[in-house]
Amino acid sequence: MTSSIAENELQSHFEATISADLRVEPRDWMPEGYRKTLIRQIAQHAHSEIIGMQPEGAWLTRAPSLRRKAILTAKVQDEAGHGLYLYSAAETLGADRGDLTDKLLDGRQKYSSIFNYPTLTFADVGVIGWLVDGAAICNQVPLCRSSFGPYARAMIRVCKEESFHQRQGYELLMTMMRGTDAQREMVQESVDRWWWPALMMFGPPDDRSPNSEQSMKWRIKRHTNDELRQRFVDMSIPQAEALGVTFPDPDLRWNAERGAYDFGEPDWSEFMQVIAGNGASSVERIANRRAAHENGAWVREAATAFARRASTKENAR
Ligand code: BYC
Repeated sequence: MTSSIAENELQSHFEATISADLRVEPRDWMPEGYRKTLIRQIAQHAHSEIIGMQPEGAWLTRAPSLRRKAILTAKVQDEAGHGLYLYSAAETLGADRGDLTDKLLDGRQKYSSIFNYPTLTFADVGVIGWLVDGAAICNQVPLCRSSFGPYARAMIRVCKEESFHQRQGYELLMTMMRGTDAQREMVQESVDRWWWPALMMFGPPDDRSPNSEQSMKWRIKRHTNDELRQRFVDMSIPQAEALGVTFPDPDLRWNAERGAYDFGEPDWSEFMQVIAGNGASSVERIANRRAAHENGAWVREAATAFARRASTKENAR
């Protein structure tokens, strides 16, 4: 009886915190569903950053100049940093990093659909910066106001860095568009391959998004998947015009009544296939991640042995 009264009080305090737009912090009481949803989303986000190092990382040894190589190296390192902040945010909820990695490797947790497509040309590096980081910013800026403190704070730094990534991608593409016909064709061909997968990054349409409603109530998410997708389309079209490329969508047109662009339907059956682990590069991505994890075992062992020794010494004092 007493414990259920206490639980009700905690629940009311949690709800009041959410409705007052205040932050929930790791030591605060929270419903189990809220904790689980956050671990699921943050872990998926962390895995995406780490797996997301691979498609662009594949071009590090083939960048066309030292300058492009230095920029790309910095960007890929930033993604590793984002993954680390996010795993740390998940740990504040009681998750264990090793366990999250196991869940990624055996398919119990997902990572973003976008990283299951191959990077076939150097133009893909520019298009990923422009469209993929662009979509990520659109999705993540509202997450800076997410109700869970550590996630919201991690997002502030992540968004600043993603914004630099987007500009470097756009600048790379601008340079290529000022180059030869072959370079311009390479950019257009890359845009044609990445446009639809970029739209799918925002997740399934609202009427097929099982988590959105509750996540919006908890203010983990601030906008629905379709709202953010629309925002991204509206933002990208003038950028494409300035660049001199087109998007592969015959239904794309300005709708004056809505004050927004109409656009076609992404191929949701392809999306479902990709998130089920059947994307063009899915097997390669997980195999590389598994190999990196196994090759790093000695580092983890050495670090934990050192921590154990340090704490034994501390206790002996
Ligand atoms: N890919 O009910 P829904 C980056 C899953 S990294 C895969 O709408 P939710 C970058 C979803 O998880 C960008 N799976 O879910 C890095 C759920 O399955 P589970 C990563 C997806 O959570 C390197 C099911 O579909 N960004 O920027 O309400 C280089 C139903 O979906 C996807 C983030 O992670 C997808 N695209 O909304 C460059 C942002 N979409 O978990 C750039 C944070 C949906 O129930 N995450 N699913 O098995 C979010 O904002 C939300 O989790 C989502 C999905 C909008 C993605």
